[in-house]
Amino acid sequence: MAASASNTLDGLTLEVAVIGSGVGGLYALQRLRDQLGLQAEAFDDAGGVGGTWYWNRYPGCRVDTDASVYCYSFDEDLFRSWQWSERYPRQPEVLAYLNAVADKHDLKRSIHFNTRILAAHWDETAAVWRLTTARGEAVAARYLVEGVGLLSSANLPVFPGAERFQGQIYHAARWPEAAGDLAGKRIGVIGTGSTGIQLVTALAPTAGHLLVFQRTPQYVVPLGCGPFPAERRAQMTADPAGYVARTLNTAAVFGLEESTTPALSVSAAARQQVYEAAWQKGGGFGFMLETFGDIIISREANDTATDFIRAKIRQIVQDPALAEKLCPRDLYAKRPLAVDGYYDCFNRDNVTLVDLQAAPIVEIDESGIRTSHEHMPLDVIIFATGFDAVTGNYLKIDTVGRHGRRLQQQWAKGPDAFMGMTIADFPNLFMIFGPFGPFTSQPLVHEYQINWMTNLMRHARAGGYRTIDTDPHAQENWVARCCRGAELTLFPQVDSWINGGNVPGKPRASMFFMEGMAAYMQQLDEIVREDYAPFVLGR
Ligand code: NA7
Repeated sequence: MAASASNTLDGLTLEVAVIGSGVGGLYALQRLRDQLGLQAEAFDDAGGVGGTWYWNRYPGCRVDTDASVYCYSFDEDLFRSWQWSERYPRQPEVLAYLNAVADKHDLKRSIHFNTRILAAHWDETAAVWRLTTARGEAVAARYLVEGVGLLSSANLPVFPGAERFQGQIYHAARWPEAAGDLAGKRIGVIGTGSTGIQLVTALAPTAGHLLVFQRTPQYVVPLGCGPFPAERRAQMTADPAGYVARTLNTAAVFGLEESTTPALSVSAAARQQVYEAAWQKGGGFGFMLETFGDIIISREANDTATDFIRAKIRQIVQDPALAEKLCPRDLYAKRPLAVDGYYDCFNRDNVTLVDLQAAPIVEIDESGIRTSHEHMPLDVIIFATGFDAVTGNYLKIDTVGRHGRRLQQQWAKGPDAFMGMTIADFPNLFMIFGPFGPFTSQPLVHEYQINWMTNLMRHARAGGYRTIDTDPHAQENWVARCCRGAELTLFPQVDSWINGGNVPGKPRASMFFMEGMAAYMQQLDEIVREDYAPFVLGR
């Protein structure tokens, strides 16, 4: 660890400060320190590397993206040689991988753990960011790179009386080691998104009784867990650069054969076959992306997918009334969910669905949860209630740019940003996977963004420029393009973290570039060809 004693950081002056040591922050640090030779150090309020994989240690946690694209490519030897045990590795394996990367590149010596950055204020005269840690230390840096996490700021709904509960109570994204083995206990899981469904399938076999508190039913398809496929490893090792380039040159960067066939261009019987094959194969995101090309843009196409999944739910769940409660009625237009055996859990005697649409939670008391219908005694309550996504962690840092502009005010009605990486009037500040970046899987796209933003820094430094700011008109046009693109999809029509609709009081806004990674990279190439015209460089 770079520093742990109090006040050792006070007065530290860096060329680059990186916030976060998750997937994005670790590579940013390696790139800036080792490839660009800058004096770069990172700060993380966690006690170790890993970001989301450090904090999310709940039972059943695993990555539901193919491991071949959920990894780094910058270290080709590691890309070739890392032996993933499973196609969708569990959290301990992902965390072990990130630690191995950090150790191999000796990154931990440049990371200040247990160090939260509370404020970042731009000093126009000195052209540096002035950071304040939670211990009150002052750090200065010419550039600020924020890898604070897209899905990292926990959403913790307030239920009256929660502080009185005498049992164990956790948010899945802050899972403590002390939680211990929950076998035999009466457990309540609130929330049925990606996290909730992983918890349910992991806990159902051993729980004394598992109560699943469901507010909105969602479409869950099989993931198809199993050993890491040998043919996939062969593709990765034969031509790593080609594999990564092909993966990046898709819309969503999941390592899938994305379909371009419209759902209604084939007969009903052929469609059924395609969906059935995808269901049998598992593969999660593939059900949305590999079956037909218009599921997320055409309501009619979407209906064909949702009819199929509802039929599966009715087939699997033996109690017809329960099956109806588990059947979603809205569009299949949230982040797709995938886990093996979810609906089978509801055939177990020790699993009960609590339908919060019929009877909402009224309070938590000393011994359990009370809905408007009944009181349910519990030993453990788990919040799987999601995140203040995309903007949440940026807004936790008191960030003040040029002309005294405060990010919290600037984003009060929804974010604005350029290419998911910069914000006008916040010079020399770079976000990894910030608002209005591509709607894709993350690690390879992190690398791509980090390479691009650091090339821009190198370009500015080579020209003797101290500051890089974003042209507000370029930003406005980009945000408008992203909003137009989002409106062509079905995502804005359903409340979810994709549009801020999951957190009460959060402005509902488009926050992604939905035209795909290939189009995003073309746009970034165009900016380089224009000699970085959308940026204002200053001496
Ligand atoms: P999600 O996908 O946002 O799901 C959160 C769940 O929690 C969802 O079922 C919500 O129901 C439920 N929720 C939220 N607030 C409440 C309250 N107040 N009462 C009852 N239920 C509530 O979060 P996840 O952690 O599962 O996944 C987020 C991402 O992290 C995931 O996409 C991965 O990329 C990693 P709702 O649907 O809002 O009615």
